Amino acid sequence: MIHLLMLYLFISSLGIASLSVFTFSKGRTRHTRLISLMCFFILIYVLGYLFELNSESIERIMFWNFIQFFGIAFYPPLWLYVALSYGNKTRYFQKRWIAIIFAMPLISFAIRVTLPYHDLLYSQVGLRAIDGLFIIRLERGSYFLVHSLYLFVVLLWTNYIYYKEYKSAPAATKEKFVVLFIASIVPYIGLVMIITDFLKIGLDYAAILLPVSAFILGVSIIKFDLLEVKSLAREQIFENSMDGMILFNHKLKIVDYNLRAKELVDALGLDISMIGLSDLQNINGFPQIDVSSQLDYKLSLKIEDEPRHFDITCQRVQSSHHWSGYLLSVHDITEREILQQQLRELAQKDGLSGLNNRRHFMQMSEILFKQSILEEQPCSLLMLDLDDFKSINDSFGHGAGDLVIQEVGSLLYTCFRKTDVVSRMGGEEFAVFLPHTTLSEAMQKAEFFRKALEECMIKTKDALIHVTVSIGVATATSEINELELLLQKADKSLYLSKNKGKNRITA
Ligand code: GH3
Ligand code: MG
Ligand code: MG
Repeated sequence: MIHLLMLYLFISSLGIASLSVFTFSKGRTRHTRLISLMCFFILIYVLGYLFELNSESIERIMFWNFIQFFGIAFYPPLWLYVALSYGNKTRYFQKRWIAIIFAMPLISFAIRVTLPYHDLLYSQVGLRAIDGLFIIRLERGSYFLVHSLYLFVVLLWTNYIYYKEYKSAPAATKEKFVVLFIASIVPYIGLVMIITDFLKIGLDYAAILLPVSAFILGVSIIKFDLLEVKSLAREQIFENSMDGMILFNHKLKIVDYNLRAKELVDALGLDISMIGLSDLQNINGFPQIDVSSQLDYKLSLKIEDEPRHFDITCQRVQSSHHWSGYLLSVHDITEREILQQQLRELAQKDGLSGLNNRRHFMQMSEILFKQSILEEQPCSLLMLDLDDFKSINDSFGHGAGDLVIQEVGSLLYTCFRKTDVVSRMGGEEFAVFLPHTTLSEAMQKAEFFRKALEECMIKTKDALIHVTVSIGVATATSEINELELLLQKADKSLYLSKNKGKNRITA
C-alpha cells in the first residue's frame, strides 16, 4: 500500500511541477505568477513527503520533514492570495490583514527551525514500520493546533471569496467558481483526517489530498481558461488606466473600480467601496448624469486646493448574460484646460500691462454698451493718453518707458471696479468702459485716477519717474447710441485735454 502511495506521490509531483511551469510560462500577470508560486510550494510539500516516506533514518526523515515545512507553511496564504488577486480584489483588503496572513507562516517556520529546543510543534517524534517502510509518528504539540486553526481560517476565507465570486458572477461563468470552491475544500478533508488521525497510521493526508486540489485547478485552468490572458489583459488596462473608471450595476451601486478612480474618490473624502452614483452626484458641482443617454459631462472641483477639471462619460455596459450596468469614466483634462485658459488669456490680454487688449476691450464693451442701452442704464467711457511720453523714453530709455506703462496699467487696474473694462489700446493709450456710470460719476473716477497718478513716482532701476495723464470722458446719450460714436466722442475730449495743457479731464 505504501509503495502505491509513493508511486501516486511521484506522479502527482510530476503533474504539479508541470502545472507550475505551465502557469509560469503562460503570462506575466500577478495572477498567473501567484498560481505558479502556489503550485511550487505544494510541490515542495508533496515531494518532501515522498522523500520523507522514502527515508530510512530518523535524521533523513526529519530533514525531509523540514523541507516539507516550506510548502506546509506557505501554500495556504498563497492560495488565499490567488483567490484575492483574481479580479484584483486584493485592494479591498487592508494591507494589515494581508501582512498578518503572511506573518503566520514565518512564525510557523521559525517554530519548525527551532524544533530541537521546544516541543511546541511535536511533543514526541518516533518511527513505526508499515509495509517494511518507516513512517514518522509525531505526537502533536500545542502550536500544531494553532497552525491548523490558521490553515482552517485561511482556507475558509478562500472558500468565502470563491463563494462571493460565484454569487456575483454572471450565470455562464458561475461553473468555474464552483470548481475552484471544490478545489479549495479538499485540503479541509486532509486537515480533518490529520487531526482525527484517520486510519491511525499517522499519514499526512493533506499531502496526499493536495495533488487532487492541484489536479482540479489544472483541469479548470485548461477548461475555463482561468489564466484568461485576454481578459486579464483587459483587466490590467482597466486597472492601470490613467482615467478613473467606475462600474455600476443596474441599481447604480459600485461593483468595480480601478486605482485611479479610488484615488480620485479618496481625494474627495469618500470611501469608494461604500458609495453609489447618487453619492457622487451629491458632490458640489458634480453633473447630474443621465445614464440612459451617452452624454459627455464636465466637472471642475478643487482637490487639495488645486482646481482640477474632468471630462466624464457614462456608457451602458451590457453582457450577453443578462447583466447590465454603467461604466463611468473620468478623464483628467486639467492640463488641457490650463493650456486653453493660457491661450485665451494670450489672445485677450496685452503682454506688457496685463490689461485687456484692444480687440477684447472692444468685444466686452460692445456687449456691455448694448446691454446698457437695452436696460436704459447710463454708461461712460474714458480715453487716456500719457503726457509727453516721448520725452520719458528719450530721458530714461525705452525700458524705463515700458516699466511706466506697466505701472500705469496696475494703477488703472486697482483704481477701477472689477465690472469696469480696463484696457491698453496701444502705445501709451488706455481706455476704460464704465457700465452703470453717469457722466459726473465718470468724471469723478477719472479725476481720482488722474490725481493718483500725479501723486505717484514710478521707481525704475536708476530713476524716479513722474508721469501725468490726459483724459477724455464721454457718456452714452440718445445721439451717442453706438460704441464707435462713444469712442469718437471720448477721443475728441482727450484731444481737448491735451490742447488745454495736458494732465486734465475733459468731457
Ligand atoms: P502727448 O502728451 O502729446 O501724448 O505726447 P507724447 O510724447 O506722449 O506723444 P505721443 O502720444 O504721440 O507718443 C507716444 C510715444 O510713446 C511714441 C512711442 O515712442 C512711445 N511708445 C509707444 N508704445 C510704446 C511702448 O510700448 N513702450 C515704450 N517705451 N514707448 C512706447
Ligand atoms: Mg499717444
Ligand atoms: Mg502721449
